[in-house]
Amino acid sequence: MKIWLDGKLVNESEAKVSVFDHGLLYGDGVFEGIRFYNGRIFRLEEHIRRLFDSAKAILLNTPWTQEEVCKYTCETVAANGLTDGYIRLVITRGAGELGLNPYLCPVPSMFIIASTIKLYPDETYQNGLAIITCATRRPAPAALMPQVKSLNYLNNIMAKVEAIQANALEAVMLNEQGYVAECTGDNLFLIKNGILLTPLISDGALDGITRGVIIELAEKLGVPFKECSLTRYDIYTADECFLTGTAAEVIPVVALDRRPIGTGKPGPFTARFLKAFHELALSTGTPFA
Ligand code: PXG
Repeated sequence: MKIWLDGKLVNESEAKVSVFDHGLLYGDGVFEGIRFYNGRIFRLEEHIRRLFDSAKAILLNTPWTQEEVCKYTCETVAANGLTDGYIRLVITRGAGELGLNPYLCPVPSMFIIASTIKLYPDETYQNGLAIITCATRRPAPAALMPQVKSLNYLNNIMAKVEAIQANALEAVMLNEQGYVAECTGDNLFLIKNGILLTPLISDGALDGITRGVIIELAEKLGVPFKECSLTRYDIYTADECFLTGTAAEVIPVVALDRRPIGTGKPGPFTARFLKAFHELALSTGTPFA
C-alpha cells in the first residue's frame, strides 16, 4: 500500500510520524473520511472544503491549497489500484515541543491513506441495526465545536464501547440538554408521518456530507424535511429511522433501547433513500485516474 505523506508517496512501512507530533500527543489535528466508488471520488471537493474549515477553526494553517489536496488525494487512490474504497486524510499540527502550545509546531503534517472500511456486517444493511442510547454525552459546542472533524475522538470511542458492551453496534449520543445529537460515527434521521427529521447541528451533530446528500435527495424525492431538536421519545415513536455517514453509508435502524421502531423492520422511506443514495454515489464524483 502506498501512503501519501508530506509530499511523497511512500510504502506503508515507511509511513511514520514523529512521537512529538501534536496530533498524537494531544489529538491536535483534523481529518476526513471519503469514499470512492467505480473509479470516482464521491463529493471530494465538499470533503476538502470541510477539512479546510475544520483546520481554519483550530488555527491550523496548511501550506497546501484545497486544489492541491484534491490532486494529492486522487494521486494516492490511483497509486493503489483500487476502484472502490475509503480514504482517510489526516492533517496534524506537526512535530513540536512537549506542552500544549501549538505555536511551537512550525510545520503541519499531512497523510492520505486509500484503503477500505467496513463498519457494519452486510446483513445489517437489509435487516437494520438495534441500537442503544449511551450515557456518554456529546460535548457542548462551546467545549468542542461539533463541526470540527478533529482528532479528539475519545468521547465517541467511549460511547462506542458502551454500545459494544451492550451488544449493539452503534449508540445514540445525547447532548448536555438531553436532545439527540447523533451516533458515534453517523448522523441520525427519522421518518414520522411522511416527514424526514434530523437533529440540528447546534444540538451537537457533525455537519455530515452524507447528511447533506440525504437532505438534497429528500427534495428530489419530494419528501418534506425538517431539522429540529429531537428526544429519545421521538425515536421510540418514529415510523422509521436510519443512520448516515461516509463509512456507514445509509443503514436502517429497527430498534432503540429494545423498543422496535415502527414495524421493527426497515421501512419504505429508508429503502428509497438507500437506493437513491447508491445510485448517486455510483454515478457521480471526481475521476482519479
Ligand atoms: N458523525 C460523526 C461523529 C462522524 O465522525 C459522521 C457523523 C458522518 O459524516 P459524513 O461526513 O461522513 O457523512 C462522522 C463520520 C473513520 C470514521 O474511521 C470516520 C467517521 C465515522 C466513522 C469512522 O474514518 N466520520
